[in-house]
Amino acid sequence: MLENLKKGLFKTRASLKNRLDMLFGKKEIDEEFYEELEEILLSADVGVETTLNIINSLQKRLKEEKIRDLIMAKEILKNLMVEKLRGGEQTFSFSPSDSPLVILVLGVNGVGKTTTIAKMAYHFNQQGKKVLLAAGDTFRAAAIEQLEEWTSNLPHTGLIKHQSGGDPSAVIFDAVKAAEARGIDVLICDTAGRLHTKKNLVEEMSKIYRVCGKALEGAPDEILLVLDATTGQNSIAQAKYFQEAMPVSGLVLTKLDGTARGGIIFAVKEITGIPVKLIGTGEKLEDLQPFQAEDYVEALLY
Ligand SMILES: Nc1nc2c(ncn2[C@@H]2O[C@H](COP(=O)(O)OP(=O)(O)O)[C@@H](O)[C@H]2O)c(=O)[nH]1
Ligand SMILES: [Mg+2]
Repeated sequence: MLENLKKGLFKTRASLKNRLDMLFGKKEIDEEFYEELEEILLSADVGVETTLNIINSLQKRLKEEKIRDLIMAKEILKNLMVEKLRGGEQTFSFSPSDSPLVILVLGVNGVGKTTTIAKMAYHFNQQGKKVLLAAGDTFRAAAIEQLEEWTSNLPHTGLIKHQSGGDPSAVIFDAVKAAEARGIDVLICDTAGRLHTKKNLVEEMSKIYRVCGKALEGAPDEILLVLDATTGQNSIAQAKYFQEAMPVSGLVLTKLDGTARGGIIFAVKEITGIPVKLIGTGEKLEDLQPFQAEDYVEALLY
């Protein structure tokens, strides 16, 4: 797992880890040390607030405990970074007990929603779970076809679709009803994230959320917002839009393999307060992992 994660995060590791290795290979912890650490964390997109926070805590700890040893200092840095990612963080389970488990997947176009859905279906199938997908991105014909293609390659995965141009919440409603009737373990709903106007987006998403609860009490169980790690600080603004429409329960950070700025996860978590649940590190079905704060930081620093 950890080795896979290190491979997936190779770009961030290549800059962050190498620079930190050099920094912690220094002789002493002085003013310059902290300045350099600040610069390194900022360059990985950890964000100003979170970076300053981490550095202040580190400074305080080292001073209080009179620590001068750099190996110990790095371990403390690691723990501080792990703490930042904790809080409401639960590991996403591919063996759910709730049935049907209803997952809504949100995010603006191109962030990797449909790919993530296929990956999730694959992982649930691996656990012997029956999966149904809902083609809720009805705005582009290609979006439905894309989901159809993934479905045909997955053994225990079905698809509910309407014609393109239809009402997305009607698809979701039918899919929830079908999931119940067919004894499906997990229903995963795709949506369209058209950022045409914020008001429309929020309205459309709110409607999907309401309809889902109408079709089945307590649904959705999980609302995952997909964010593209390569878009950096932009993703934080996106999160705020979607949070207005419904109570997002978790984040999926995708394309971490494509960026040296994997520190964005700290900024996103700190500012939105939403726990990161899954991370995507490639285009293949296997390239999705439940998020674990400890492993993530370990993969960045060691
Ligand atoms: N490198 C990489 N590419 C990804 C990842 N997730 C998605 N993609 C690619 O991002 C593009 C958009 O993905 P798609 O699932 O269609 O996005 P959607 O519009 O949100 O549904 C596709 O070319 C995917 O192959 C990832 O974790 N890593
Ligand atoms: Mg899509």
